[in-house]
Amino acid sequence: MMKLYGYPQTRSTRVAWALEETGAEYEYGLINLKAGEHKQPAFLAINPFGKIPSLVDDGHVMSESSAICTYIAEKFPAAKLIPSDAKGRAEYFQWLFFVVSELEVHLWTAAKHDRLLPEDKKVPAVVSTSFWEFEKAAAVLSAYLKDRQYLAGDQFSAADIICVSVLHWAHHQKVQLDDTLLNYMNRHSDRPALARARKREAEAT
Ligand SMILES: N[C@@H](CCC(=O)N[C@@H](CS)C(=O)NCC(=O)O)C(=O)O
Repeated sequence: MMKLYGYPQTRSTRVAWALEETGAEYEYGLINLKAGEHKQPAFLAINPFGKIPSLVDDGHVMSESSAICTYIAEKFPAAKLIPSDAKGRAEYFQWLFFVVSELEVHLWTAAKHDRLLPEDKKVPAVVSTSFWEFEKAAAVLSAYLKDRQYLAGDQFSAADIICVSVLHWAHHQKVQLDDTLLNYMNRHSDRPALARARKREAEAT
């Protein structure tokens, strides 16, 4: 059986969400971030970078939430979490990479320079520059989604899981999102699989 290593309200929720969309059975291995378990040898043997999520499927170990969600989408085609035609897949990967490399990275950089880095590594001015970069990319995403329900083709996909998760994070950080992005985020946040994923993670603590 697949085993997901994670912790509630982190990027592992994306993977739990994708798994719940497919109806697949999986074990959940809680890695207590607050207790530093992600930097202990037992977990470093799974992901030497010491970050969650990781997924182990039949001895195959994976990290990087976008890659894992795409793997799940490929493994369970009946769930239709990735388009099957070449143009749909091109859209899927284009927007998945855009979300990760043009949106999420700026939230992460801002959080690091605001709170997470050692004091001597923080550059306070980077925080506002990162939010400025985020807003520029968010405007492009918003224009694309103005008349669309989904990032790729005409179906919900794992790219939407990653994108909605990044927008949740932005919203939580009080980043202003326009109505198009808020509606998109709220619409897909109502999916029962997300509620099940959150419950599964919460019950593991
Ligand atoms: N690019 C990775 C990022 C993984 C990541 O940074 N995970 C966070 C939790 S959301 C973590 O494990 N942080 C602990 C640390 O960096 O020490 C992914 O998408 O999976």
